[in-house]
Amino acid sequence: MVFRKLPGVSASGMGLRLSQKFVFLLFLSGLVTLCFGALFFLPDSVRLKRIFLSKTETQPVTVGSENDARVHLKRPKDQGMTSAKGETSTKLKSLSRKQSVSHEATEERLAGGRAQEEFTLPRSRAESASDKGTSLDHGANSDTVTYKKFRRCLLKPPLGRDNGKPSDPKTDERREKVKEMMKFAWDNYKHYAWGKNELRPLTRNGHIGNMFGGLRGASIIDSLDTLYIMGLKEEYNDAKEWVQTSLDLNSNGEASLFEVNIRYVGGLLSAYYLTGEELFKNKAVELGEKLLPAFNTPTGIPRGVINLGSGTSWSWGWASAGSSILAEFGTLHLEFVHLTQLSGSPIYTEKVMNIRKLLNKIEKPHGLYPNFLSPVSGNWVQHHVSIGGLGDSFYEYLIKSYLMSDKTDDDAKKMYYGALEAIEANLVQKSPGGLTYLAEWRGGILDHKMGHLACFSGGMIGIGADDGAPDKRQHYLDLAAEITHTCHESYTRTATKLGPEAFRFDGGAEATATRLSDRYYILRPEVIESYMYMWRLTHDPKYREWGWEAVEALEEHCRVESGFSGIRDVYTMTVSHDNMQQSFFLSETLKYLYLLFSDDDLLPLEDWVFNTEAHPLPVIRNSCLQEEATQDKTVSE
Ligand code: DMJ
Repeated sequence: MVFRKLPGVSASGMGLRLSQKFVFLLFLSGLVTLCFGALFFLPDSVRLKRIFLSKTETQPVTVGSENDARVHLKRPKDQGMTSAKGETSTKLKSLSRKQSVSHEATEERLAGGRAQEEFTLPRSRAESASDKGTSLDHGANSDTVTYKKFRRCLLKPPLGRDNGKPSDPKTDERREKVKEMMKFAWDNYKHYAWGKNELRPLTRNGHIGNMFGGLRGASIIDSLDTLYIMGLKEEYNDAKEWVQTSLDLNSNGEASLFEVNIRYVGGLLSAYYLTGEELFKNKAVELGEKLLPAFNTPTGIPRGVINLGSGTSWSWGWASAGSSILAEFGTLHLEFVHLTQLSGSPIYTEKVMNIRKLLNKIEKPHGLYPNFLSPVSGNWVQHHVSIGGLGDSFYEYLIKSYLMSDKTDDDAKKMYYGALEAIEANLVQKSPGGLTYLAEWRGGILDHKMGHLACFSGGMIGIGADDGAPDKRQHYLDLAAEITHTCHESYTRTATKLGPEAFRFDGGAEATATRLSDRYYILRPEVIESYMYMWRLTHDPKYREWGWEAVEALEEHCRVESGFSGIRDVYTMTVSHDNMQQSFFLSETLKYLYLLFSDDDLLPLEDWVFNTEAHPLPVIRNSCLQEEATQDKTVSE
């Protein structure tokens, strides 16, 4: 390279200046990198990250738009229990859920359930014996999983004998109350925000936000299955009609791959599996296809943001060194496997299996999975581990992948129990007051904080208990109960009886928020989600009581004239509302409450797994499906 000599500067002098400049620039960039990196190692840096995340906000910063950015930032949890372990030890109630698929048309499988008749939908094997070639199978080849085949491979009718109606009048009354809440939330959304993503219940208008790449109607897609299982027929039909006439997938904005997958793809898939409406399947597959370019990276680990029109993808501005987020790229498996099932195209499964392969291969500090991974090098970017925000649903999807595969996906099983062991060894803590909680881990240093988001883990550990090593099963169920108890404690220690966004176990705190910024509640589901699973697993009546406490608190503090709203401080009775009815309130919080007060035969856990947005997806029974396919072939020959 030739350097032009500057007047009055000797070649060696110029070289010196240049090298000084170079060293100075090197120093400066080192300093910036250090400061930026340090930001993410600070004990409570999620708020700072939000500053970067909000960079793409096109709307004025309001509480609602902050919440957008927070939605998937599940944070770690901490919990404990006040009672002695013996008191809380939970008995395994009938955890042995695996049953072989009988091809006999059992009474149970024939029982349609009222909603099914009303909506003229699902059909048992016997019902469908004479209807080969109906529109449900239209266009599918024999390798494609069609609706009829899938229905015949369920063990039980999805809606139970009587839509899960409980025989106990008090429980039934509670369930009706939850249904009324759903109708109220829906009616107000419909009235003031139809077609927008969420309702702003105080200003009575709609919110679009910037998470869905220009897609609209998040509350509609998120509500389809809830309306359906609640038997809100008219409302479900309105929602379906909107999907038919107005859901435009040709948008051209920047979307969160994770959010679009869990809400839109998940919501559409569930709607299809529950109703058999081809419309939902087609939309799900069409949208799934638009997500594929996000995987075009050197490692195949997808980037977090994608332009749905151009297919260009990039990492979140706040994510360390262009990394992808564990809870985002690790929360695609369930939906993508179903996309392959329904489309007949292996590409979706290949994409998620590739993610798993890389995660299996890479070295894990103490067996833990850090939250940030480079999609370019395939290496961890930081050693920050959390079962709450940034990590959470990755673990959830491991155990659910195993369950959804009819317990055949041994890799998922191995990874889940391996991760759980590492979590127990490194993150599970007991507070001085006896509460069990999950701390966060930053390069070996514990942050004694648990996020509301992390409270899903009670349910997760509960549903995985039965498939753990025989000597660990009761232990896992106890751990699930302890975590759920701690999360309940975080609710009982507030004025409103709703839980804060994050609570701590240091400086004398026991499951309480110590920072003003952690005191809000945005209608999140995780604590109620764990009540629902623990109820199904143990039938301990306390879970229904805790769920009812939450209903009363929601009614008292979050219900406003035109919908439900989050609140800014759970520790004060003079509540300030955040003016946002999150779509996950309709898809998750109210659905889990409804299931909590229903009989177990409404969406039985033997047949269904819920995605992280509470959209039920059926267990895939490959041997049964193949057998059904062969039978179909024989009949048509
Ligand atoms: C939901 O969108 C999902 O549960 C997601 O996994 C995390 N955050 C919200 C609810 O809090």
